Amino acid sequence: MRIDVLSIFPSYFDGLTLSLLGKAQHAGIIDLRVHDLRDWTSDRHNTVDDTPYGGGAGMVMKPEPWGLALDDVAGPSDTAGAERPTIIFPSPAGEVFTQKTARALATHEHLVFGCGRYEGIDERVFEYAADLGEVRLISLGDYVLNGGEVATMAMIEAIGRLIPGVVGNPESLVEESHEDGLLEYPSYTKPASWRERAVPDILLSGNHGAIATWRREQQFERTRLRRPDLLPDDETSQS
Ligand code: 6GU
Repeated sequence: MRIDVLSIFPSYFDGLTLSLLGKAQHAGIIDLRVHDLRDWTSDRHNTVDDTPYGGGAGMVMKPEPWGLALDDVAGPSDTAGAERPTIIFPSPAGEVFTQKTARALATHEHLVFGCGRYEGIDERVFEYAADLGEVRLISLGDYVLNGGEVATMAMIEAIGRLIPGVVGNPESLVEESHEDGLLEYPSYTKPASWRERAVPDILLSGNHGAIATWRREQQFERTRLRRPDLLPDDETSQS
């Protein structure tokens, strides 16, 4: 998978060279290209923002650098023969990102992330980008970050680990929170007793069927307590 990131703070993404995603880049599974949006400015101050038409607080990102940058990283000449890229603009005004979103995006060949700052990007940039690829505005949740960078990193990590070969043991992807719509069961390791706290007996029993049943119950119990919104209505109402 090729991933292009457009940002005025490219060094945010240095962290993506660490750990599993770093290895995936060395292995050629993920081709991550982080770009400085200011490379597509031509004035002396590398200006990327201006005051909003109609007035109001804050600044808006100018369309010109975005247009040139998108032409270069998402335009037809740069993606010849390949499928059109999916162009993602992280935004608190977008659709909410979930594990389902991550699974779908992990099958794409080419993702482009456009990280906005300030009060946002000139609206015409989204319209223009739709000529180059499939445009999605995506939010991490109902709170506000200072820009798209941290959201983009979270999405790249969630998507990247679902690409075959990125996570060494694919089985570890299966029994995780959200993969089956429930929160994950609690985990324990040695010692069997720690500071007077015992590991649940069932996990020491060697009875694999009983352990699987207990873990499933724990998943439902935790989901009911912490995230009842994830359960179908009939399963929240009982007990
Ligand atoms: Cl994707 N961007 C910003 N700026 N804030 C957010 C967000 C995204 N998701 C949640 N809050």
